[in-house]
Amino acid sequence: ATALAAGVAVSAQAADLTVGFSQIGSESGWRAAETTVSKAEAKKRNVTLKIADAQQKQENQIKAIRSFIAQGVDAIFLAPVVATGWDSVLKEAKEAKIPVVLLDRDIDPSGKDLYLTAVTSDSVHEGKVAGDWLAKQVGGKPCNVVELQGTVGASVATNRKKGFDTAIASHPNIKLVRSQTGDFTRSKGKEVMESFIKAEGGGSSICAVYAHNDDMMIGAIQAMKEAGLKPGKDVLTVSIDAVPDIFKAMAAGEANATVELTPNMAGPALDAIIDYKANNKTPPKWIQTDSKLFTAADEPMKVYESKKDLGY
Ligand code: GYE
Repeated sequence: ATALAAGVAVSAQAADLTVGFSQIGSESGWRAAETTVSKAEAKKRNVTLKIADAQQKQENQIKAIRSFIAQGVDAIFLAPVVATGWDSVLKEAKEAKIPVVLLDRDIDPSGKDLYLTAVTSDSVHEGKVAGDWLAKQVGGKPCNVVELQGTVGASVATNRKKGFDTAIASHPNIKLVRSQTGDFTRSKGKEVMESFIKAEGGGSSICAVYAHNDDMMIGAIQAMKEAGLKPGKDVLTVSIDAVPDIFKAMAAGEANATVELTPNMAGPALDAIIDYKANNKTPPKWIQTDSKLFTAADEPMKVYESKKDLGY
């Protein structure tokens, strides 16, 4: 009996699963791709996925989670816009015996027993990879850096800053001269970069831009071009996500480097939930996705093409 019968039982149960996904919004190309991939990955596994778009607001996420609990879903996926303020609603999910999986961002360590597992990259490491790349590029030369941070209070913004700061700490020639949030969007990235350029006397003192995501960098590239600067040449760029448009910018010589982040967080999350529900198997507390550095030397148009199947 067994193996086959067990297999059949597993897929039958998986087919019955309904998962509620509290998604942040669509602030970036990466986020939009994550939503697209999530739908496809759920379909592949016959899971019904209900996605609630919170329009960047934590209060909407909390409402969505409460509604998922009321509907009696089998599991909840949560991409937490900020790291704090989840305790009560996640306790409610726990009391209702609905497992929660965090996608792509973390919550504060105090909430560790309120979720089953988290599918995320190591976002401190991402910042470190970006900082190490920059340090190598500039060698011993003095370099003034401006930083576009992600959403205030988001784990990935805190961590990407921390990793970068750590990397440049041992290079006194590299100075972080300005740092502000661009909320992970292109339009804010452009706006904040314009103000940096103004504050830095037209921008000629800026040696490099570090952005916590590619979308903000694409906005910043636009701002630099409009100010007569040459991003990718006079001003080095390094950002995170590896969205297709940043490879286009690299191919055009207007961007230098990005750290890749897969938009497929739902695939591993769904596998973990199916195994948990069908086989009672508890996943590891952290399911870590890879971070890989790409530069303009890595055939950017080829990478651009290859990204098309990833929800972009
Ligand atoms: O890097 C950014 C998005 O939480 C990892 O959020 C995610 C980040 C991603 O808006 O583009």
